[in-house]
Amino acid sequence: MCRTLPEASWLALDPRSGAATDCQVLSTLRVGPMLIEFNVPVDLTLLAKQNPEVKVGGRYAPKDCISPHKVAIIIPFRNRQEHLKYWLYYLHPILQRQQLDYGIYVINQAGESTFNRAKLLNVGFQEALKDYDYNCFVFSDVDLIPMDDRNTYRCFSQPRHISVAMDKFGFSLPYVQFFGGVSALSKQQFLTINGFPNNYWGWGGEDDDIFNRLVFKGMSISRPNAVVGKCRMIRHSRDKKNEPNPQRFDRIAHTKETMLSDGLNTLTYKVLDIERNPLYTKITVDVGTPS
Ligand code: UDH
Ligand code: NGS
Repeated sequence: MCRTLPEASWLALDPRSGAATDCQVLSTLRVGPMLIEFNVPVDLTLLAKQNPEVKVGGRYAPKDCISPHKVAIIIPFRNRQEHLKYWLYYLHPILQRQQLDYGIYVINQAGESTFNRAKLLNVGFQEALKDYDYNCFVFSDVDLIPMDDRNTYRCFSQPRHISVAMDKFGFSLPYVQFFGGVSALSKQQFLTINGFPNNYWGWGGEDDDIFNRLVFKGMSISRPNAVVGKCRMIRHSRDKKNEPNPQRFDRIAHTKETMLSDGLNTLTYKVLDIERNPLYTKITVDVGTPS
């Protein structure tokens, strides 16, 4: 599926100074519902040519207006290149239509030890801030694609849950506290909860821990409605070294105490490589092993 982008309907220049003004709150470039399919292979070289305004490392900012949304999109990753190609294919045009000032960060866990999604997201937060003064962080699984570009990948006055109507859950929330998939926190919201937990190794529970952190700090969850919030997940089998974590139920029962001593303030890792690709920055990191 390929859509022609409408031309920007106006140039937001101040008539007196000629300087660019703020982008409109709701971009007029958005198209609404979109067809999302995973049957045609994606060629990244061609995709880069189709997105000429995306700069190296996956950076973009609107030309004609100034976006207040300086968004780092953080993707936890290991061995999912085919999913990443679809993600880039669909998301770059959407994020440009949303007129965000954004950068794409793929945080690749090195080695073969158990996967740690939340720790990779913490690394993404810290590393992205070394590049630019981002004020918003969208945390997205690599296999989730929005079906409506009115679901803006930006931050709100409360933490935002973005993937609220996933196809695999019949386009609704699986449970009211669900905060998994795609979410957005402002820099301040993220700092207030001491970031995410570092010690959820393997599948499950880390998103519930993040939800608990937000609630314990007096925040509530902002969500789009279930029409705008529709999204598709690329079907796949369970990854190796990401089996369900048997400790997850015990851990989420203790978030209130552990969030003080497990998070950004205890984050340690080693960056092994930073690749600035045409459509994304890939940071390969050693996050260690479960203790
Ligand atoms: N991820 C990787 N590589 C891995 C594991 C996870 O890139 O080896 C990333 C990726 O961004 C993924 C996210 O972490 O979207 C979350 O992974 P997950 O395995 O927790 O969640 P997902 O919904 O799969 O992708 C859940 C298990 C599916 C079992 C399906 C059985 N039919
Ligand atoms: C819950 C998990 C969450 C997970 C959600 C959806 O049960 O981490 O299922 O999972 N919580 C616990 O296990 C405590 S999904 O079907 O998307 O793989 O995000």
